[in-house]
Amino acid sequence: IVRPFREIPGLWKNGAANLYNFWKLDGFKNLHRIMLQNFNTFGPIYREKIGYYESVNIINPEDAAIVFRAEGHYPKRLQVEAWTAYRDYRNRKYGVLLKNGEDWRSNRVILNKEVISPKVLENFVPLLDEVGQDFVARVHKKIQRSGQNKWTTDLSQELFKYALESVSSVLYGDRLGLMLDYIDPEAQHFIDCITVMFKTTSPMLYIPPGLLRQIGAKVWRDHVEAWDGIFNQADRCITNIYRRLREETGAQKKYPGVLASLLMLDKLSIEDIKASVTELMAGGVDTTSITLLWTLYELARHPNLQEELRAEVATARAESQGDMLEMLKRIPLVKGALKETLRLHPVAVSLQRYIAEDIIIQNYHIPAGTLVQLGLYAMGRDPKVFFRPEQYQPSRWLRTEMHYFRSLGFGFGPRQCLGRRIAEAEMQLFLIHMLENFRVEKQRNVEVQSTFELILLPEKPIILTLKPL
Ligand code: HEM
Ligand code: 2DC
Repeated sequence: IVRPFREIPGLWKNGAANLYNFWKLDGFKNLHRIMLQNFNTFGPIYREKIGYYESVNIINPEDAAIVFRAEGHYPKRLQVEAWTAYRDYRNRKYGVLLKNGEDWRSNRVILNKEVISPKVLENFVPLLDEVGQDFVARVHKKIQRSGQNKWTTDLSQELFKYALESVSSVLYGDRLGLMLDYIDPEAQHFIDCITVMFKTTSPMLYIPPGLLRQIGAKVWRDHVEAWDGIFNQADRCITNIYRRLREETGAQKKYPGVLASLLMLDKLSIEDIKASVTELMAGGVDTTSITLLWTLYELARHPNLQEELRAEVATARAESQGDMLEMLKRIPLVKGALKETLRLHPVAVSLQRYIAEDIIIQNYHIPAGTLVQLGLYAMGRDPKVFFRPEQYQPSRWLRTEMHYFRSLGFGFGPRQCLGRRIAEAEMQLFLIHMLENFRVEKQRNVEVQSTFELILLPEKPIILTLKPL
């Protein structure tokens, strides 16, 4: 017999009191650990209300399957109200990230063809490969200059630049020049704005941004300033391409980039294109760079595994004879490493859907319209879902039965990450070039945990040493 919704365990009766406790636990930074602890206390399903934000939380792949089957024609995730509030405040259009319903679907279908369909990969790979090569050349130079035949550093700023250069090259078909010694201060400002934007978002998940705006709170003001910086920089890039496109006559042979393709296709309004391209540019920096940083950290901790990956890359290189698209088909262990990184260090602490129909999970009835969250971080560390979850083991992903609603780092279904193909190609090419050129090492006995700043980030700098092979 199915049990009613109100019997789901958890703390959901007093949102204000829960918010107070959450704040006392420094919950803004510890969301992922608090979720893990809640699953330990309440079991595989619990209900929760923090402030005005109410949800049902699940952890099992089988339950995730039920939720995604009930996501309906217009899948909707948790609205990040700080982000919509900014756009409303400044009178800017929502892009695909923030749209919902038919408006979302019609935009997403067109964007899919230019951004995530398998056929665009052949356009992206040469551009991304070049950025990867430039990154390696830059590291070689740093090593030379050090005079010690190695380079010990916190790579995060370098990786932010790599990620922005990569996503820009694909969006605009052109280089920003961020792998050079002197970079455009506006590009650096863009990178800093994204960090601030994420950081200032997390408190506003629980305290309505409208309220914070009325009382003139610093977190809201900083948030607005950060988005202003992001939109201004994206506007500059977009205007450049738009102008160039109108000046150019005759057919270009070279792939012109996502933005120019969308403009020439003429199926979305310019305002819609601008909104989504800005989101793609902003979404493409911290996500891939942090995932790459965690991957290098894990490879530094597992030198034997690092050699195994290097051997796979060497074989793939020999067999594909310079054809990078071919090469990307021959590196299953490198791909497994990226999946393993996202399992232990996911960018998104959870996936969420407002379910479109009633469902039954763990024998509880859940009515249509409920916000259901899959605890991605908690699932990745659950021994009932992953054998020896504490071990970083890329080879576990070589078994296909492993994939049943377990590889969800980019989300699922029609609402999954739009940047997924770009992110995957960019990260795979990065690892290929790094493994071919350097050995990665780290100081012994340094464990780094995650901290929540809307996305999960390393709680302290990760210091790595790169040595030429
Ligand atoms: C959405 C993860 C990189 C742009 C998402 C979602 C996740 C995610 C979990 C929500 C999916 C869902 O609800 O099912 C990641 C990870 C990345 C990454 C782990 C890299 C390691 C990127 C990049 C871009 C990007 C490089 C841009 C080029 C977006 C956009 C959405 C999204 C626009 C919203 C899509 C929509 O609502 O239709 N991402 N992402 N992401 N991501 Fe990413
Ligand atoms: C954060 O409880 C925790 O990919 C909240 O590239 C629920 C939640 C909702 C939406 C998630 C967000 C979390 C984490 C960051 C995500 C976001 C959807 C898209 C965004 C996962 C899990 C991200 C990083 C995008 C951001 C693009 C933006 C900067 C233009």
